Amino acid sequence: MPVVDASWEEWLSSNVARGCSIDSMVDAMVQAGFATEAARAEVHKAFGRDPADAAARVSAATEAALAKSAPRTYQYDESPVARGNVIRAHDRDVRVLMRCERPQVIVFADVLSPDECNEMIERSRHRLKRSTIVNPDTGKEDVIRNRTSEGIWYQRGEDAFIEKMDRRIASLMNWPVENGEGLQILHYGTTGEYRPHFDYFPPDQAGSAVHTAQGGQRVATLVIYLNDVPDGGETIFPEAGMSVAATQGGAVYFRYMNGQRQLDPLTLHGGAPVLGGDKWIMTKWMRERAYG
Ligand code: PD2
Ligand code: ZN
Repeated sequence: MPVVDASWEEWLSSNVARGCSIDSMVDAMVQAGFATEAARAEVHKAFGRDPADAAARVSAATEAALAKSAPRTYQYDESPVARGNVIRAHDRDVRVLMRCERPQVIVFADVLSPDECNEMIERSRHRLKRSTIVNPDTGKEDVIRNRTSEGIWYQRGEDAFIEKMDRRIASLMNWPVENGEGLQILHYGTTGEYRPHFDYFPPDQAGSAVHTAQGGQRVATLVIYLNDVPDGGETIFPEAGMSVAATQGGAVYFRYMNGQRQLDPLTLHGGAPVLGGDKWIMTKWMRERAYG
């Protein structure tokens, strides 16, 4: 069983200060290998033994911090993606089809050639597993009904082809290749969908700390479409009233963490139900710092 060392002390006090619930913190510790009673005792100790008093102290401290801090609405600073209608991304020219400033979304064409898309699909077809999602309370990967797709992960740079993809995407997103998670391939059959969600780890949920411990928060996503979807399957941004059709080799980029580490709630997004045929995508998530 793990012990409460300095990094756990730091985790406990920062989660108390952020206003995480006792149950979500206990769940996260149990998930990390602590016995339930030991986890409960440590969390209560961190809350100063009396959760009611502690909650009052936390909310007063939070109010004070907020009063001092910068405006709470998301500040749109400049995206790292290059300007222009065509962007040289490592070894390929990528066309820009659309840019939106609030939320920060860019639609691209020709990120991958049709041959490269087909190669990614054929490599992945036999390795698919039912997709999981991060449980917000525990940080554990759960299979849930909100995401009806199958997927696989590739390690960053695991072979020459994957490395070329990683480098091209990092160059297009203008973010260090070392900060990228491994590529994920997802396959949705007809009716498959991914209900609206955020790609960042919500800071007020204790389970998020498990995921941000390495590499920090996610800052931006690139979803690349590997096939033309005959009907449905758009990537939707319900808060922005926007949708992006899935066309082979095209992609949608969205950025949700700015230089002040604020997170943009307008980047709520989902994969609309596939109404005809199937849908293959490849996703890259970028972190604040080196990952893996
Ligand atoms: O399949 C999509 O269009 C989609 C939508 C929302 C993918 C993701 N999110 C994702 O992989 O995070
Ligand atoms: Zn997503």
